[in-house]
Amino acid sequence: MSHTALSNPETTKTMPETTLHVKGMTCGHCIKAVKDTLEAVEGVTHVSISLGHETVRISHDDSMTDSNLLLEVVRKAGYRVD
Ligand SMILES: [Cu+2]
Repeated sequence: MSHTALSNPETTKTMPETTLHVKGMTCGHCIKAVKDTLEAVEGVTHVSISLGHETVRISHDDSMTDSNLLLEVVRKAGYRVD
């Protein structure tokens, strides 16, 4: 009995994730502004924002950007990052 195993090499590279605590986001417009700003950064693959928790989760390629740069980008957009 042959068993066909799916060869599934590790094609899904896990991206490092940075969580920032962002203050000052009050509405959908703020969320969009922060999201758009971060998504424009080279290396950023996914941004997810929780207004209630004031958290911004960013998946990104570590070789292209890091959490300090992302933090600066949010600050420059006019929001406080703790
Ligand atoms: Cu707003």
